[in-house]
Amino acid sequence: MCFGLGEGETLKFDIDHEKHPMTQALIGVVMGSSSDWDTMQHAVQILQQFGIPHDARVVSAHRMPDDMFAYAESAAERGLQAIIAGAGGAAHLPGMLAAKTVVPVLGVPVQTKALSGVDSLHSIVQMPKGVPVATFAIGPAGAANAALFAVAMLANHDPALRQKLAAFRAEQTEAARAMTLPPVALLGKA
Ligand code: RP5
Repeated sequence: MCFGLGEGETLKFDIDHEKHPMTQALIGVVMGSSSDWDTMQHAVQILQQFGIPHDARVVSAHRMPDDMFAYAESAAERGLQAIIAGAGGAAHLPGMLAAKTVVPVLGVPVQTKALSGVDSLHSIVQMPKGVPVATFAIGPAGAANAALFAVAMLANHDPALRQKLAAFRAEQTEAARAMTLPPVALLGKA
């Protein structure tokens, strides 16, 4: 699967267009299997919402190790600013990508049937000292947050994007302030 900017879409933030042509992905989203897409699409949705050029594809660490290394080795020269990598189970994809590139890797533990994603979480988060993988929550929340984190990284050098991110936060504040609670159920009444 590959996603870039849609037809007619334009970048909504100020980037160096000489260095980064309009269609060049700034964030790479990879996952170990198409079965991870239910989770990882939440990262792509956020990137689309913020107008960040990205691509998304399956790169399986244990079934496509050579492709995985090629992806990581070319990441910097392709202009990727971060790689969001989701995997489940033994979940070695984020760590192995990080081993082959200095582009920041943001790891998303995919929920598994056998161990509910705790296996993925432990595998991704427990990188030995020296080769970090920033690790997010298990499942869709982690995928969305990894993308928001990537947006925040880009926003360090992009005031318009930073404003957009602040507005996104403000919306959540307003939504939380507007939350109401139901009345307490009376004891003894069904
Ligand atoms: C991992 O194995 C993938 O990231 C996926 O979460 C898990 C299962 O893959 P499939 O058997 O569904 O292809 O590599």
